[in-house]
Amino acid sequence: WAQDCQVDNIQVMQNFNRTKYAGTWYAVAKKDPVGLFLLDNIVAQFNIAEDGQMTATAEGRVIILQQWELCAHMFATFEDTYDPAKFKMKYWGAAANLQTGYDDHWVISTDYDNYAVHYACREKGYDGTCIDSYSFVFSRHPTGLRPEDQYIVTQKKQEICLLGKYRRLSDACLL
Ligand code: ODT
Repeated sequence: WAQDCQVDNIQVMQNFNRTKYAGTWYAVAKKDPVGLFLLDNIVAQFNIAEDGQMTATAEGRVIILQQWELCAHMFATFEDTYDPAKFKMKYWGAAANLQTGYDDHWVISTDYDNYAVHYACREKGYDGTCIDSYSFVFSRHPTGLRPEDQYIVTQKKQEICLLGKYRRLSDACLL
């Protein structure tokens, strides 16, 4: 099958429509980066401003200072690039101890109403493959992915060379 693990050759969502993407997404699976931050209970909310700028907020369970467990409130702004499905994400937390960063944020595939597959490569190796990536599988439904969306999601995980590397995540942060 077609598998090309060169980051530059990864196919992203065609004709990505950020307005249709806006709203709430529940993270149902995650492939962690080096230095894992968000553990589970992750819910993201994407917003599109009147000028078209995309922003997001997210909540998720984190452990800070080695032992404190809390629901982190995170914020992000997205910079557009030449590809409508590829963004640069600047993010920070509501509290000073939370992680800040500047990551790629690629929408690999979505039907807007049920599922989305996200991808970020933090570091490319000399051979052009990713040596530190993370990825979320999102659902519009807090109960998880619909069975009919599993096939495409599995296919997309495979296309981004991360099949078998995800953890399943549980419900929303209620702390
Ligand atoms: O958990 C990790 O180690 C990597 C993820 C850290 C970035 C989380 C920043 C969230 C900022 C608010 C944004 C919301 C939208 C998120 C959508 C996808 C995941 C970045």
